[in-house]
Amino acid sequence: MFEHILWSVENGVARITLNRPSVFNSMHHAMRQEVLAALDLCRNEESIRAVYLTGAGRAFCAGQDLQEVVDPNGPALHDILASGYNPMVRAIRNLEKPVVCAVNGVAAGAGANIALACDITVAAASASFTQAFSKIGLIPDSGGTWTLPRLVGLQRATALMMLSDKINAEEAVSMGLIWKVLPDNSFAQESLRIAEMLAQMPTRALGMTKRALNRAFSNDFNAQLALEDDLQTQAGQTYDYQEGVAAFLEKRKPVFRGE
Ligand code: T3D
Repeated sequence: MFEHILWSVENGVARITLNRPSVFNSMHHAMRQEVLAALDLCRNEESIRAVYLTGAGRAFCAGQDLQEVVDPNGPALHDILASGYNPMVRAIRNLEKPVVCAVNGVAAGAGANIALACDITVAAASASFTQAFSKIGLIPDSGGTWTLPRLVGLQRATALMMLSDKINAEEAVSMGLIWKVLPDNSFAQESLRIAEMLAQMPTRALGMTKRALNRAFSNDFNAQLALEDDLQTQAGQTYDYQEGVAAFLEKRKPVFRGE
């Protein structure tokens, strides 16, 4: 089905594994289009209730494939963003299902900012993050100039972007860049477990939580209260809300359907 990514769906979780390990899963046109197609499947397929994004081999993703940008027949810089990274991070943010990013190794350039666009990002103890763009004369893209200051504040974002220092997973957690560090030897299982757990939860409420969070930094307080009111009204009409309350009162474990 795909050539440059691995794709599977199990237990309600769609797994997308970036799979060009010899070039640290850096992305060229075909790979970007495959990731976009996979995210489209995640949006359209109701049985998918969480997404798990990771990389094959030693790296998560080294960002743009720099061989592609020196290819005279390759795409222009603008096209790489307009038809690749921009729709990709937009699709992640707009997908009303939780996206777990499991950063198994280095995440650089667009690779770092794709990881930061996900909802819950965890990293293996040996993983690292670098903005990298300034080292090749580019500005951070893939939403990084929007996401990073919101996660870590303006001063740290500026330093991370201008200096392109490589920071380790512990530093990433302490700055608020990511959710957690997990041990290398159990990373794949423990990170996948987070996605599997989310896939059993009330999907529509999680999706609407994400919709509210997407507006959190642009709405004023009153607009956000109005949005919560509207979304809570919708959440209150779901099957999963009824099930959650009934299960609580009956002292049993709820069985959510994502409806
Ligand atoms: O047109 C545009 O560019 C617009 C879009 C921009 C979006 C971007 O993402 S721009 C930023 C692009 N990424 C980078 O600048 C990162 C480049 N890579 C690195 O700085 C380092 O490779 C890492 C810090 C990621 C890892 O360092 P290290 O020492 O652990 O590994 P390495 O030896 O440098 O890399 C391993 C292999 O992957 C190596 O191949 P080889 O020598 O074993 O055959 C290396 O060439 C390859 N590789 C790593 N990153 C890329 C890459 N090949 C192509 N493109 C890459 N980005």
